[in-house]
Order: sequence, then structure tokens, then C-alpha cells
Amino acid sequence: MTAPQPHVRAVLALGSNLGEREGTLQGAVADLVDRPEVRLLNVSPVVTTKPVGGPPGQPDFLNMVIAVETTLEPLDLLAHCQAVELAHHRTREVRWGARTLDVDIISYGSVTSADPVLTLPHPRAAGRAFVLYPWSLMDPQATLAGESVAALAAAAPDMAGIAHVQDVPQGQEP
Ligand code: PH2
Ligand code: MG
Ligand code: MG
Repeated sequence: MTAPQPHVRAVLALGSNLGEREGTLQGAVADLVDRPEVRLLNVSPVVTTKPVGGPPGQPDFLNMVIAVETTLEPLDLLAHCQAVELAHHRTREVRWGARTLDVDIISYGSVTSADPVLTLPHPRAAGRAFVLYPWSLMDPQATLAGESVAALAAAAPDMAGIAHVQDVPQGQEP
């Protein structure tokens, strides 16, 4: 018999700037936690954000963050995130191009990893308001590599591109 796996708290960032963005994010959250090894702990509001990098003229993103508790190993969690992206018609033609769904692992417990397949914490998260700001709304006390997520958000160059904030109705009737 295998030993029980420890439960680890992971923070995932979701983004969408193609198709029916809000429905995609809602469906993706449901799919991410639709297995016994992943439990939803917390959900941020959805924010509208200007694209950072990538080809010019892309549509605005909707971005959000969730916290989960998981027994999946980091690379298994990554594979799960990528499967959910594919289920929502994610393609990868252009780096940072428009996409129906992007799911990134921002942190996995206190694990640090320089593996280029999965660098932990996410190597660019500390400078991205489209990740930090919704995270700070979800968890005002959150820290990333020992720094306040709210303070990092306030200092992030793309903070001015955060247009407005909305809540995703969770589990409500339409
Ligand atoms: N994701 C990127 C690059 N740029 N910009 C915004 N506003 N939102 C994103 O989710 C995003 C981005 C790479 O994954
Ligand atoms: Mg990304
Ligand atoms: Mg990604």
C-alpha cells in the first residue's frame, strides 16, 4: 500500500482572452477541482487586464487566481492544468499569443524549483499585477517568496492595466 500523500496548498493563475472568457474561467475552475486529489480552498474575483507582452492588438484578458489543496506531485499538477487547458481548446502557436485558457502554477507549498519545465514559484509572477492583484484580493495576507503579494501588485508595471473587478458567481443558479 502506498503511503498517504501530504496535502499541499498551491496557487493557480487562470487567464483567458479568446472566446467566451468568463464561461471558460468558470468551467476551468470546476474542471481543475473535479478530481479527488484537488480541493478548492479559495477563489479570487475576476479582473479585466491589458495584455502584457505577446503580439500587439490582442484582446483584453480576464484573469483570476485560485488556491487549492492537492496531493498531486508538482509535475502531475502541471499535467492536470495542461489537460484542463486542452479541454478548453487551448492551442500554442505563438508564445504569449491570445488563448482561450492559460493555467499556471504560481506556487506549490514552499517548494522552489529551477526546473525549466516547471519553475517554482512561477518565475515572472512577482512582477505581474494580472496575477498578484487578484491574488491579493483573494488573500490580503498572501506572500510570495517572503514578500507581500499586495505590495508586489502595487509595484507591478501592469497595475495600471487592471480595468475592473468582478466576482465569478460560484455555484449560483443563472
Ligand atoms: N499571460 C501571459 C502574457 N501576458 N497578460 C495578461 N494581461 N494576462 C495574462 O494572463 C497574460 C498576459 C502569458 O501567459
Ligand atoms: Mg501564463
Ligand atoms: Mg501557461
